[in-house]
Amino acid sequence: MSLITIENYIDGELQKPLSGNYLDNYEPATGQVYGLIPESGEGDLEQAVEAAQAAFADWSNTPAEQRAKTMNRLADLIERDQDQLAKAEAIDNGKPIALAKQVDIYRAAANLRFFAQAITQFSSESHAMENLAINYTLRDPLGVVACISPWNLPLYLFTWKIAPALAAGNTVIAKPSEVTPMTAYLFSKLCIEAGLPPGVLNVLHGTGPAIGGPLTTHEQVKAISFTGGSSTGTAIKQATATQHKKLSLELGGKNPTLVFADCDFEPTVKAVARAAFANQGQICLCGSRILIEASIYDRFTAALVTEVEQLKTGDPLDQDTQFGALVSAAHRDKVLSYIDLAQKEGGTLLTGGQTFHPGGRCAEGYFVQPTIIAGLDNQCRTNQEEIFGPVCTVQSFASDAEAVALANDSDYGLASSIWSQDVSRCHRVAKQLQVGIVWVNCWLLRDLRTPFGGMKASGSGREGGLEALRFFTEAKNVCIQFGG
Ligand code: TXE
Repeated sequence: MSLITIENYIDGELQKPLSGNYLDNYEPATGQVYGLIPESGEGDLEQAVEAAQAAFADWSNTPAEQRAKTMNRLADLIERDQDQLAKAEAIDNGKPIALAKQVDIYRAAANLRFFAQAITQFSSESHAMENLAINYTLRDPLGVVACISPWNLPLYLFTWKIAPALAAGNTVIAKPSEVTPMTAYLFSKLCIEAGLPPGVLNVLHGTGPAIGGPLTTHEQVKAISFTGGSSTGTAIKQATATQHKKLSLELGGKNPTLVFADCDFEPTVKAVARAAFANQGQICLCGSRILIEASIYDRFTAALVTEVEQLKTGDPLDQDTQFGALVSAAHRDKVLSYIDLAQKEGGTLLTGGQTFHPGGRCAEGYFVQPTIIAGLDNQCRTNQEEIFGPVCTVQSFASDAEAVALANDSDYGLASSIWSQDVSRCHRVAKQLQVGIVWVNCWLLRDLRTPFGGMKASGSGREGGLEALRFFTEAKNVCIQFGG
């Protein structure tokens, strides 16, 4: 099999890395190398910065309708190529192909369309000082910005960042995860086809240390939008502390799922299983700490185990697979080490806990069973550290107050879900949870206008809707005193 060699996208052209060096690209379902990824360095970065700077004047002065038109063209091309892109994502990441098509690729196009439209509706504030003066706010694009995205939802999160940045008139240097670079590469080709002007978007491939770090600290880069691990977020904050850049950091989570005795039982079991194990548990929003009211704990836990054991595991390229491979051998080993730790901490495996192999071409793939662990208190490492894989725990609570206390007993504060038919309780508990996102009787239901992000170690800043357009623009107040 010939290897697919990925290229950088700089100044409107696909380019080899100046170093001539490449990293191996693995297919998680087979454990085999199937492609090569540019190992970019500071020389490639300088070229990208130069191109982005040169493109900024024209792009920022292009009417918003025109920028929107180009972005909609890109969305059209994603939709045209949705089958090819979904297959590429499933091969590169290990996720089920049906999920890739319905969620990742569908939402990638939706991100571009949403921000294309949003920028044509964007307005700024004005504040009148009665008879004295009027203030109005100008919102100008920042210049060259960096968008750094992770491996779990590759094209989806890549477009979630570049779409508002481009819509607002910035030029972008994007760095997809070196673990899942393929769809960003295919997207580069679509940019050329869509007629995106050279330099407006540049895509550099490579590792965090070699290209991510230098990109974030480059003096011409005015803002960084980052999604990834909390420790990387801290490293970026520290590295840029003296540089006065705008930072938007979307980091990890250890999200509580609160199941009350009055929940709508059967649909809740299904939804809680999905919230824990979608994308093999590799979504920052996954509910990995399941808190269940004591009176239904045994019944709910038993039903959850049955539900999870029915998940159709298998080759990500099979259309009916619901649960595929983990993203890398290193990540599989990390997840297994947490399953081991959980047992050392006194946890009991209710289901899962082992690797498995669907056979055939997947015999060497990185598969770990969906795993549910009981018997651990909330303070143990298993319940405090982000595992980011198909591992969740179940705990019981006796009162609303205890449920809230357990939910908030975490360094993280990204998302949560509440399952109850008591609307007053839902409002009350939602208000008390220390998280950026609360879903009530649903999970992952997304309106792109809403603020998205977390508190505590889950990050700073918010993405989505107007928040993203505000992040990617600089506000300037103009105060005009009335004469006479
Ligand atoms: O993330 P990293 P990794 C969590 C999850 C996972 C852990 C590590 O717990 O196990 O993070 O995953 C780039 N300067 N999440 O190693 O390293 C890197 O190349 C600038 C949560 O993949 O944070 C990649 O493009 N950039 C999560 C991106 O940062 C740097 C999603 C993310 O990589 C850099 C993924 C540096 N110094 C992992 N170092 C979520 N919240 O959605 C790395 N990068």
